[in-house]
Amino acid sequence: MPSKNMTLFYSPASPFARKVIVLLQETGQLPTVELFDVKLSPVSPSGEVIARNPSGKIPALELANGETLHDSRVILDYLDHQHSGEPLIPREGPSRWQRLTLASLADAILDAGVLIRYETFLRPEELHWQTWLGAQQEKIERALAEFETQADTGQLQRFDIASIGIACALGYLDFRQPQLGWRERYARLASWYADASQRESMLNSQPPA
Ligand code: 99T
Repeated sequence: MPSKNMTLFYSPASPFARKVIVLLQETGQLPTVELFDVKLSPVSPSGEVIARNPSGKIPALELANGETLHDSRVILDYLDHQHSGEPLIPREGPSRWQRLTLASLADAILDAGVLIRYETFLRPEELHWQTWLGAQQEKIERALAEFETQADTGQLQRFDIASIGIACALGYLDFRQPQLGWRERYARLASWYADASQRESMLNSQPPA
């Protein structure tokens, strides 16, 4: 049994942290990481996290030497260099930039989704800005349309950095926006996700019910 020499500050509700946990499982590294569950929001930050990441955000990964890495993209890149299997982030060539760009678009869904969550959950209802909420939702819709094309052209077959990001983004939409009904509009993406969401790494990292 490998010793746990890293600590991941995370929350089961965080899709950014989920990407990290999925990659850890896909690459066999989960046993090396202690999971430290933190409750936080932008208006109720965690001292444990702030001490390691001044932005106060999770995920943050504390290494054996006491240094901490953040954000999720940096952590994923680091962890992908710590295993001996086929890299999940292509090391070079056009595929590196293509897959990282797709992963970035998946993060755009998460960014917009988290902003919507904070606006609707944390902000007093009379202050909700509907135009802004609508604009965030449109970002999500445009990204989903692009992922439908990617699914349709077979670009999501390998469960790599892009596919992990997209799967976690879809899982987050189901978690925070169960009424969205994205499957009705993006059938190929829905079919891809039906399989992807059954991977052990995805099943073992589901957001709270
Ligand atoms: O903004 C804050 O102060 C606290 N929020 C977070 O830490 C969120 C948790 S997801 N994490 C991020 O925004 C990380 C983004 C960063 N670019 C990365 O790691 O990639 C909470 C989702 C929810 O509860 O619905």
